[in-house]
Parts: sequence; C-alpha cells; structure tokens
Amino acid sequence: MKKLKIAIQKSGRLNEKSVELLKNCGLGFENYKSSLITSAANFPLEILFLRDDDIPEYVQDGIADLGIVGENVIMETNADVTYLQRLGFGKCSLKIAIPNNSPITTLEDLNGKAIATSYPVILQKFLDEQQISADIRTISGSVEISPGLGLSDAIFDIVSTGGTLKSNGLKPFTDVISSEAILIGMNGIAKEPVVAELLQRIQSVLRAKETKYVVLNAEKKNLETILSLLPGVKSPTVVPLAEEEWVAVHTVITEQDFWGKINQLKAAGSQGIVVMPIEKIIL
Ligand code: PRT
Ligand code: ZN
Repeated sequence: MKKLKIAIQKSGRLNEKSVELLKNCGLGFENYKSSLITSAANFPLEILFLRDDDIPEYVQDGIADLGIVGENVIMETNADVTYLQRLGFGKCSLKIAIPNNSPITTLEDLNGKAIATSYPVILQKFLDEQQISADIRTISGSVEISPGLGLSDAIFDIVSTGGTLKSNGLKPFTDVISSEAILIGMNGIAKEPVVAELLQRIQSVLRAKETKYVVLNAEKKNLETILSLLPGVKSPTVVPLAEEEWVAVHTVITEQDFWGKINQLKAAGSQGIVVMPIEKIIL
C-alpha cells in the first residue's frame, strides 16, 4: 500500500486525543514530542506534528494527505478539503459574548459595534448572513480581556465550559457554530486503500467508545422482558447457569442511554450486572 502522511497537532488541546486515537487504531509510533515527523512501524503512514492552524492548508495542498483538526480551524482557513470523519473530541462552540452590563440586547444592536476575535472569517460570514455591519478587530490571543480594556464591545471566541467568559465578566450572547475534531483528507484521497483501512479502524474505535459490554444474571421467567430492553449488535447472547431457573445475558449497550437502560434492567429483575469497556467493534 502507498505510504501516506497524516498531520496532527504537535501540542495543545487536540494532540493527546489524536495520538490516542491513532494508537487505538493499532498504529505503533514513538518519540513524537521530539520530532516533526515520525513513521508508524506497522502501517503505511507517516505522522506530521504541526500547529493546528497550518493543518487544513497542508492537507488542501497535499503536503499531508490527511489531517486531524478542529472544524473551527477548517472553516476559518476556508480550505478546500474532504471531511472524512467527525471524531467526537475537542467539542466546543464559537459564540459572541458581551459584558454582563452591556446595553446590547438584540443582534441588530451589534451594528456599528467593535467585536474582537481570532476568527474573523467565521464571524464575518455570520454577520453578513445576519446583515449586520460591525467592526471586526482581529487579535491572536486573550480575546476575552478586550472588552475590559475598552478595546471592543463584544467578543467572538471559543467557549467550552464558559468559565473563561465568567471570570472576565462576560456572558454568552449568540451561538454561531459548534465544532469538534474532524479527520480531513486531500480531495480525492478517500479512494486510496490506506485511507479506507484507516477509516475502518477509526470507525470501529469510535463505535466501541460509545458502547459497553454488559453481562447480567436473570431468572428465566424475567427473560422475555429483559430481552425486550436489549438491542445488542445482532441480538443478546443467553447462556444457561448452573442454577436451573437462571441464565446469563451478554449484550452491548450504547453509552447515551446507559443509566436509563441499567435502571430498566434492574427493575425487570436483572442481578449481578457487570459492565465492561469494549476496545473495538468490527462490523
Ligand atoms: O499551538 P496551536 O496553534 O496548535 O494550538 P492553539 O493554541 O491554536 O489551539 P488549542 O490547542 O488551544 O485548541 C485546539 C482546538 O481545540 C481548537 O481549535 C478547538 O477546535 C478545540 N477546543 C475545544 C478549544 C476549546 N475546546 C477551548 N475551550 N480551543 C480553545 N479553547 C479555549 C478558548 O479559546 C478560550 O480561551 O478555552 C477557553 C474557553 O474555555 P472555557 O472552558 O473556559 O469556556
Ligand atoms: Zn492554533
């Protein structure tokens, strides 16, 4: 198979999860902190470690074939790349925020106001869509301090817990986009067998993350009700126990409705419920 390059963030919020994802896909690589590029020992892939801002354009221009980067950065750079897979980490939203005591109450109130941001392209697009004409002040960091310094009336920035806004006397005003880490590829790269293989591995890791393997004991008389609660990958496995009237049920449950489902199973007479993580689910 042809050897490809994937670009991931060298350090920062997406680095650890990107490395973990590739390792969970069975790729063996080391020493990444000290070098710009490393090669997977057992897969035809080189890993490039870059600043996140450079990743979309590197992938667009084919310097890297693949990349893992926040959707906000892809949108800001306007790079022409293919979205291959949403990865479910690095989740955040980009919001306009205003000082707690701001007179701004409607979107129209932003007309003529100064908004500080590191994401001028995304903000401009939003303001154009809303037919608002504001003064965008592009700054590269610590956007949240700019209203306090009298440099802007509002900010447009990434928010995750909201803690940074709060500690700077700001409050969210409007959600503009939500973002998460995305696996992107150079246009046309999806047809490469290496990409198909990597995608299959990534998807099996993502599926496993959302699910738990559950084993429980039940009296046969409760089995029908319990089975009706369980989807399973195909269907639950039912195994007889030494005690004649009892069986063990093995199944897979998705994380989203996990606690609701466990409570329903208990109410239906399940006992000794054991929950285990799943490493991969290959369909
Ligand atoms: O060095 P390099 O250029 O590679 O990294 P960077 O400093 O530009 O980016 P980095 O590592 O901070 O973030 C990488 C990506 O993580 C972003 O592009 C987003 O896609 C995603 N992400 C997820 C976040 C956050 N959550 C986040 N909370 N990026 C930044 N923040 C910052 C935000 O800018 C603000 O200052 O965290 C603060 C807000 O957080 P809360 O929790 O207080 O609301
Ligand atoms: Zn950056």
